[in-house]
Amino acid sequence: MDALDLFVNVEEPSESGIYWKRKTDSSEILYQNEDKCHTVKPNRITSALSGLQSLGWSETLKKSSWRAAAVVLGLLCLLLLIGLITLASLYNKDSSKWEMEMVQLQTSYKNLTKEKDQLQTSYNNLTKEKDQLQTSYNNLTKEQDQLQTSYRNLTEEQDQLQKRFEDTTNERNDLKRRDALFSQGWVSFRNHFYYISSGKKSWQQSRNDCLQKGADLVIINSHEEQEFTRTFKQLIWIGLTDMEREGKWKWVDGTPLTTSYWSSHEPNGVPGRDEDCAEIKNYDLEKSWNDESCHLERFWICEKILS
Ligand code: MAN
Ligand code: CA
Repeated sequence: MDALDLFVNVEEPSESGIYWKRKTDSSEILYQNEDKCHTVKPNRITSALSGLQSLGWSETLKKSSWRAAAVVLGLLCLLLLIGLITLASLYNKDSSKWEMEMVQLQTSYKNLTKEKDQLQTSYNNLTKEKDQLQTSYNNLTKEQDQLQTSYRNLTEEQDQLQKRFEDTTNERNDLKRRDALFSQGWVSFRNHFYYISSGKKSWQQSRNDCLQKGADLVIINSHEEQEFTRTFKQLIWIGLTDMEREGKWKWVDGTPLTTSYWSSHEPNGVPGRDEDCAEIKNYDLEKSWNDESCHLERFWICEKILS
């Protein structure tokens, strides 16, 4: 009888004891429940029982030890199987988890790659824009420098023009004043203007007239001026007096007399005549001056210096 054969326990009551039905085909083969059946697994206990009855004590012990060992081995196999199943399930669980993580990581990687590409594009665009701005800035700086230079040049030109305008204006005003002076009877000599009176007055009245004209009596401090005063061939008051302190001759602007053109024996200060004012008297000579009484009436010369 094969141990893997399928047995159907019919356990039908029978007068001759329990018997087994083997299901192999449609025909039934019956076996008697005899001592041979103890090797069949489902029938072990029955066999063991019958064995104890039929074998000796040591033989019985040996057999039960083997059975116990087999049971333990079976249990160990079972435990091993359970362990393997657990490991497999754990492995499956871990591997599916790992796969999921892998998928997630791949997705993340793809997304990150996409983002990286976008950022790279943005970066490239920004770099391009930056370069354009840099170029613009450089051009503007260049233009600014040119404008600055132009501005400086224009400012310089403006200053020059301003100065020229002022000079021209001053010149024009001077010319106007000269024209006015000439029309009023003044003559010019080296930027100095002289007014020669047409009438006669005392020294003080003569001086007052000059002051009224924005001038003063003539001060002679050059050879040319001395010559000029002689050309009129008249007795003429000049701006020289010692009325403040006898013998100390001063010009009307307060400066002391240095270069003089006194006639010989002058100034003599004729006693009783109070000769405190100077005049052109001996006009035919270079040394033409005389000290004279101030109340006498003479022609006079005013002098004005245009600045
Ligand atoms: C007159 C006056 C004097 C002068 C003498 C010179 O008397 O003019 O001031 O000194 O002449 O002779
Ligand atoms: Ca005199």
